[in-house]
Amino acid sequence: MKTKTLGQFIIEKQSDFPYAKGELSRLLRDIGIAEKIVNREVNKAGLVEILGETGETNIQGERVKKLDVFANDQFIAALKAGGEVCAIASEENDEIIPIESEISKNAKYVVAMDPLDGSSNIDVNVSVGTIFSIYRRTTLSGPGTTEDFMQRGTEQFAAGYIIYGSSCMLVYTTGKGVNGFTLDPSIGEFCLSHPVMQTPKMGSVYSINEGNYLHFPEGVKKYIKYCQEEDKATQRPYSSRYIGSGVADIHRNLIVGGIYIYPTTTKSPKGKLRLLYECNPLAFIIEQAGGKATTGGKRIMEIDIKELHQRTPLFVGSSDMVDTAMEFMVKYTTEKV
Ligand code: AHM
Ligand code: MG
Repeated sequence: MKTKTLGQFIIEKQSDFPYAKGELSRLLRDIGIAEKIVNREVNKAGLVEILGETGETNIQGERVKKLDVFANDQFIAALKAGGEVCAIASEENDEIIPIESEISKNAKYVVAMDPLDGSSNIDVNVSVGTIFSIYRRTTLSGPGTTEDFMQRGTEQFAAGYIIYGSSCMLVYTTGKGVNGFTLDPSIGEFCLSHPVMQTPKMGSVYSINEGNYLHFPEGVKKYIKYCQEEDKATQRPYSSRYIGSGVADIHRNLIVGGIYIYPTTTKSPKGKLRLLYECNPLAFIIEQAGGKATTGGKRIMEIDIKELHQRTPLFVGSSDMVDTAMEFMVKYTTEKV
């Protein structure tokens, strides 16, 4: 089989953007560099001093792990050095990071990212990920501002995720389908392994943290019971699979078909996941693969964004399954999200 590297693939696809001058290619290259470094450290976790907590708490009130900080630093450094972005927003930083340097003075893009998704799995050798979203800046010049990030998900220019799993994979879209690349460690290159990814319309996996069951909206409780019922025609009961790393759960469901739900709970009435750097990029990818992503009521990518770390409930996956879950929400849940 002939190998196609990420670099070769990007050059080939350059003609999809006749007005682009290679900035996106360089931006993806920069992300790829950070990704390889993070993957190298993840692979050594347990051998080097990278596990455990820093002792600090982030803006989300979560305890920060050393690998969260390491990944954040690597992605910021690679994006700054590449010169294609004028600002970065990260789960790990309360405010945006404006970039002011000679090489980025003509930068057209901003990047929002969750540098290490699935933090609770870092210390236990379970897959974690990175999520990123690329927008064109809306301000005209100088370092980027928060305003550049206040765009709906529909305005994303590109989005992707990386899984540090049994192999390291990069999956991304520029709005013309979804392609997946696997890191070949022997040559240090991402190679096209999953061209034109499409998610099945219907699946048989549901992914949700059922430990929160008592706190779920009534529509979600009823949908879970529906997933568990016996019904030959619809091949129920479905299987329950929940890793707790959103990227890994959503990646598995993308491939085999399924639904991932992180709803509102009485403890987190706005949901847990963040719109800008988790839900919007994942929604863009899943929609491009033929699936759906909603709040349980409306399309994720059409939600107005008012703050960087805004939260939202998320129902994402195979379109028929998301539709059914939403019907349960309409029927049994009065609160509107
Ligand atoms: P994180 O970015 O701090 O890791 O939080 C996001 C993660 C998702 O990856 C995952 O699906 C979810 O939070 C797990 O949350 P919970 O432990 O509440 O089930
Ligand atoms: Mg996350």
